Amino acid sequence: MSPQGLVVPEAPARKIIPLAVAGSAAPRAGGCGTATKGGCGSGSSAGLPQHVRDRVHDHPCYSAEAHHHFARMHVAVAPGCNIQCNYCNRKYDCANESRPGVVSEKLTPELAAKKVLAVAAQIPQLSVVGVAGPGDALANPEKTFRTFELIREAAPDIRLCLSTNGLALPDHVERIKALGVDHVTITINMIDPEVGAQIYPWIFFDHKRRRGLEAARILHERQMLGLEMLVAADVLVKVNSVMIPGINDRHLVEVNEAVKSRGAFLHNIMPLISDPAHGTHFGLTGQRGPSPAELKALQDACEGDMQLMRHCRQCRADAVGMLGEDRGAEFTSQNIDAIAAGVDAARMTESRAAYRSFVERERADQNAAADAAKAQVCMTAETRLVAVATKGSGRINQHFGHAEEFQVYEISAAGAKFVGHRKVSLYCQGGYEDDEAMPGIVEALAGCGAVFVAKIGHCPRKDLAAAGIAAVEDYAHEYIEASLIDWFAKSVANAATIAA
Ligand code: CLF
Ligand code: SF4
Repeated sequence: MSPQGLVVPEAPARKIIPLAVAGSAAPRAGGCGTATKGGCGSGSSAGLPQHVRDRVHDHPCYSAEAHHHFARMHVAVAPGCNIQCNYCNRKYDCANESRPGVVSEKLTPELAAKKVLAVAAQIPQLSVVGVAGPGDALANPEKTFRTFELIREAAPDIRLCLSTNGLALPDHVERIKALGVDHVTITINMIDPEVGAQIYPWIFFDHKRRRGLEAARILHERQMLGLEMLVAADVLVKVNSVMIPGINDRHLVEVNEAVKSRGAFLHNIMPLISDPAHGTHFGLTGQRGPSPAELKALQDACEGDMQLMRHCRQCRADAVGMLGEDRGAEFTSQNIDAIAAGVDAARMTESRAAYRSFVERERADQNAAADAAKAQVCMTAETRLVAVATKGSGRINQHFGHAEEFQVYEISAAGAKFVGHRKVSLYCQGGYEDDEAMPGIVEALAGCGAVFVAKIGHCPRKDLAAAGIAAVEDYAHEYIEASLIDWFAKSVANAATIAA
């Protein structure tokens, strides 16, 4: 795709969408309304006031539905940090490691703005640019805010996003608001300093290094104050929490209550990533992360009248692309000058607007299709967990062997709810099949009764069947939600017929 010649993708043909519905589906702001109730589930914007829906509609992190269609990028302009977390070790030049805090190169604000133009020229799905490290965005306020100013000038339609540990937040709320940064994430792992002291060995505050309970107490107070100030300023706040078994896992239910009562919009509970090779305190001391089942149980316990994010990919601080993919290596300081030089910024803005209109129609169509499929499901208390291979756009459009992760949905009479993703090793390695990858893939799909794919070979299909997982190709390139509900309705009906 040429930088100047962005192409809005055409939707492939659909099989299971009633013509009357597809033909009449008008784009709906928010893209959900009743259509997504019980649908996308976590992060769904159903039930939100219209003005809030408009603000999350194309943000891939704040809306689970949007993450099928829109991309984010991080610009690594904030190297320093004002606290130490026991799960963090900021490394550079590590292109293969995907976890927060890791970047391949740090950027100046000027280079960051150029990189945004270069990325936007190649990725029309780009809707948001965030500063998320590799240190703390607000421990480097001048670099962070200068970056936002430059991006705002260069690409005013792209949303600005910021992630912080919250220590310096109360000092910067006014500037955040003035710059039009509408989405702020605060990482809050505790509200009890006794718990905090096990996570944070020190903070640097008011010109002094502080340790232990004092450090955790100050951090907690500043986080709560910053959250309240942002909410009062009408900035949307997401809270990220790292689930650390044995330290804050149970406590996160209280954290959820505390942030919800202060007006946080979304809670993202993420698993601790812990590996001795990362050189973090928790990695070196053998602190384990939670299992997918433990994480889901905690997320379920916290899911009430507050939105829960379940589609986080714990991105690098220089991640680029759709969530779950990272195209950062395509944009280095060596080539962004060349790409950005040929960019017509006004034309790029038009291309993004055209892409948004396309997605608007596509989402309305998907929601209508899911509603129509739901009408087939008779009352049943059954639920099924299934996995989906997708490259994005809300469709089952990836070959089994090309999947590096599967999206997991829970299907019930209420609809198909996205509940997480499972990472796997590639089965197809450039033309040959890697049989050694299969046991790991089967293990990752534990609990799933079926895997929906665009295509799958005979051997992996057999291996999956032996593990009790059906490979389903019948819905190749169809919408995910509508297909899963349709399949569920048919399998429930079949089971009822057999039982009769
Ligand atoms: Fe980046 Fe974070 Fe903004 Fe998203 S990420 S600053 S809110 S644009 Fe998103 Fe990445 Fe999870 Fe963060 S998937 S780690 S939640
Ligand atoms: Fe690392 Fe972020 Fe914690 Fe700072 S706040 S130590 S950058 S994880």
